[in-house]
Amino acid sequence: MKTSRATLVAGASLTALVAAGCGSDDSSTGDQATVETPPTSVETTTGIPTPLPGTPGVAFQLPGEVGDDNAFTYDEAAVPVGSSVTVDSDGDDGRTTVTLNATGLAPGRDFGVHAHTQRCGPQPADSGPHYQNNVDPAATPDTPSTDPAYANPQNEIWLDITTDGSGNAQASTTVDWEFRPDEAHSMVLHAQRTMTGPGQAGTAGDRLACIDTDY
Ligand SMILES: [Cu+2]
Repeated sequence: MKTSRATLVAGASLTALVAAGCGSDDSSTGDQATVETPPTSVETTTGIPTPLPGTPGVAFQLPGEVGDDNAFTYDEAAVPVGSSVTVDSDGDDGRTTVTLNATGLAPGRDFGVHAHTQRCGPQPADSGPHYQNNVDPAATPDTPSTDPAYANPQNEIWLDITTDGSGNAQASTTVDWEFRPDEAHSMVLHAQRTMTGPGQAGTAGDRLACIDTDY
């Protein structure tokens, strides 16, 4: 059993970081509180990985935890500060069950959710394509697999959710294979439910957040 967990804690502080990085010295005309936030406020991000200024991702991490398991939100309305996503994976005897528990997301909306191959980064694309058990031979880095023969919930990990009125949701999937070591590194939340038709299978709109996982 491997558990990966991440909690969004750093959104407001990143705003301060980005403002500080803009180099604005004119505090007299600023009508946005973030512009006037003194650089010393970045100390509130202690322990949080620091994204590059100006990048859209907001890092989040389990409070107090030191390590490589990070996460980013690219849409703070859908995946807000304080939300939590927990991923549990249990592989045994050629089968794997992956469970997702989310709290504090935007209420009453759909998210497509998949296991991706690369680790999360400040940019939504950093997490790379989906992990596939049987890898689509037609897929390339520029054209990820959208062939339903490969991009389907038996050959990939799909954990689409619809949040309740409080922004909470759970999902679970079981597949007839185990992860190859060191090839699946993240779970990505997308803006729509996952599509299944030819040419669009596996796609689910914009990437809203990413959680580092290891299986
Ligand atoms: Cu995905």
